[in-house]
Amino acid sequence: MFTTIKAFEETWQRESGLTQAILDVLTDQSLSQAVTSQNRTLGRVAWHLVTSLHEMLSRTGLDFDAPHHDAPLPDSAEFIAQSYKKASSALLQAISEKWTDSSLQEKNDMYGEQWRNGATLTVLVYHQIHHRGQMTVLMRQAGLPVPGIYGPSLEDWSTMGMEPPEI
Ligand code: NI
Repeated sequence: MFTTIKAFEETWQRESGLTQAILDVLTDQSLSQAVTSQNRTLGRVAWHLVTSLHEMLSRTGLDFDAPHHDAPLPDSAEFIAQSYKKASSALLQAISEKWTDSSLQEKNDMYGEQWRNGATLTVLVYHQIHHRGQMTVLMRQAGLPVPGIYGPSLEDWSTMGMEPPEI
């Protein structure tokens, strides 16, 4: 769990930038891509990443301007990407202004359990990483280029002037 605001700020700036890089590639047409008709579409996973910021952190009592859990699914990829940009920076600003390191030790009810706020922030980051991984698969299926995240994507090898490893 995070024990200092500074550590969270550094992690969030990096992680929200990586999520933004994924969202910025989406097209309106790609939003309907799904593994099966029973699963979330790429657009729904992307929008879930936006709305989960407020959904999770409002449970701690933190107040910031971001789309709520029940906000309707947009049909514009640009709107989703812009909404994430605003929501992730509003979240960071609220934490920087309203919380101190000791706030991270306070406990709040999270889904029926008592979590320290510093642990909630860790789950917030892991939750993004989890869904980013799902999105990159759907992006491939939709024919979109995929940015490298914690390692080069297929496109990155040629950018680096190297052959991709054999599949
Ligand atoms: Ni989720």
